[in-house]
Amino acid sequence: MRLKPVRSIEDVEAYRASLRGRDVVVIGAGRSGLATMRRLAEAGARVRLADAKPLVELGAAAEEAESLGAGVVERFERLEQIADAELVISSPGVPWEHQALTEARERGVETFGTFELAWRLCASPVLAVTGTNGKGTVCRLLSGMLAEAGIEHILAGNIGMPLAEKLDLTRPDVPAIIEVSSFQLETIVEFRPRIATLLNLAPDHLDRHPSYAAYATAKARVFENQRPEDVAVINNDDAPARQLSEPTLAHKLRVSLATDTLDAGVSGGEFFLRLAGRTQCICPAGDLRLRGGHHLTNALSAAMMGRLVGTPLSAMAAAIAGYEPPEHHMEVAGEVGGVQFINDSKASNPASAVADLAAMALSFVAIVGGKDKGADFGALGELLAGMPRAVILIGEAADRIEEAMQAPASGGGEPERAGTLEAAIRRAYELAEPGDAVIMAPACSSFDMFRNYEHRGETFREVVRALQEG
Ligand code: UMA
Repeated sequence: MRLKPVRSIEDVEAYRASLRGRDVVVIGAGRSGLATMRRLAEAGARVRLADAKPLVELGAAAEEAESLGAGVVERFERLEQIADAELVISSPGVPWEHQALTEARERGVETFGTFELAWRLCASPVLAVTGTNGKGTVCRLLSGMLAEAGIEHILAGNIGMPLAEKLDLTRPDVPAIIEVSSFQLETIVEFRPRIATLLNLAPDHLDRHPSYAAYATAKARVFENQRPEDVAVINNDDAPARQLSEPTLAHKLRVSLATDTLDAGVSGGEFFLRLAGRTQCICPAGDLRLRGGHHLTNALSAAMMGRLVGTPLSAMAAAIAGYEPPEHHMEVAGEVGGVQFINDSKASNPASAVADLAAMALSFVAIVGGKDKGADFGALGELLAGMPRAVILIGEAADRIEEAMQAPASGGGEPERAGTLEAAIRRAYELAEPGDAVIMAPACSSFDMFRNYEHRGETFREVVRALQEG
């Protein structure tokens, strides 16, 4: 099946032409903001790059802005600093409730996110994947399926590559697989994916969104502009995903592990898809090396999208069997004295940590904690109180996680504390028995102790290497 893009080449060109001479401010000099600035400069807009940082810290970003003829607004906080802006475009990391953005909206200044701009300039049909957990896995699996089938495509978005960076490669016959975050969806206007997938929803990013309801509302916007000729792929086993997709006008395809009567699932141990009344088996579910039911759902969601863009079953089977998890996701960092060390630094919210810990085949010592994003640690506390051999808590959220472990429903547990990740790993090793695993599944972001989750994962690996070297 050939998926037509929503925006024709003519629509894209007309929008690009409309930017010429406009006074546009891009807020945020990160990857998205810089890519957006480049595209705007190419289109002939009068661009300014604004960032909360002082000029000295903007370094190469400020130099690039100057070389493109763009102005730089340092220490950006208030709308007055960007007087006369006709269009304000915010990076995903800038809160939508930022004072300047709120003021801009109140005064009727057009305001949206960097992702919306990229969408308006995108000539490809978009396959969007969102959800609290697994969206990166689904995007990578889907990209692997299309690659196996020799289908040219683009992979971009929250996955670490702004769509604005890949616009030159967008074409009506080249599908774009886009991982979309709630931060990006919160700031869309017209974004309309031809296929939108919502995997699941659990509390996350509550330090950024005013409430869980606001976070859910942002996620549901992935369907907002879809029409009956578009498709919504839904994880039917996830109640919030089911509920949030209810109002969509798009044609719904439902993935489920709980029944084999819907559009995709597992039957007789095989992944299957059911399209136009025809059931097709892909491969044994055991071919997927990722553990846990949530990954079976991820594989099925990717397969459903892959099928809709014409991927043969054999290519899907090959991609599923060959899938290697990315770094910092249930990564075996090494073994010392019969104890396996697992780096799951990417599990940065309670739902992802719970899913990964629940899928552990070995008995384990868990290292948990980090920056407190205001999440609900109830289910995590219950699991930690019952399942692991021992628990070591680190970081800002340690107190709240310990409280959750001692809630009446959980039966109580006795976690230990460690001041650094290194101390936590060394203590976990002492507590583990040969044949056990030590797993770091933080359930929190890393910014209280590390630069980002990659830095946290690399630190984990280094300490394990040091243990191996004695
Ligand atoms: N800034 C301000 N004012 C603010 C906040 C930030 O000026 O109030 C400035 C910062 O000083 C900095 C810049 O904004 O210079 C950073 O912008 P950004 O945070 O949007 O970062 P980018 O480098 O543009 O990366 C963004 C996404 N970041 C976030 O959503 C926070 C990346 O997702 C994404 O990969 C990238 O665009 C390309 O699309 C990261 C992420 O953490 C991986 N995402 C969250 C997640 O997955 O949980 C949603």
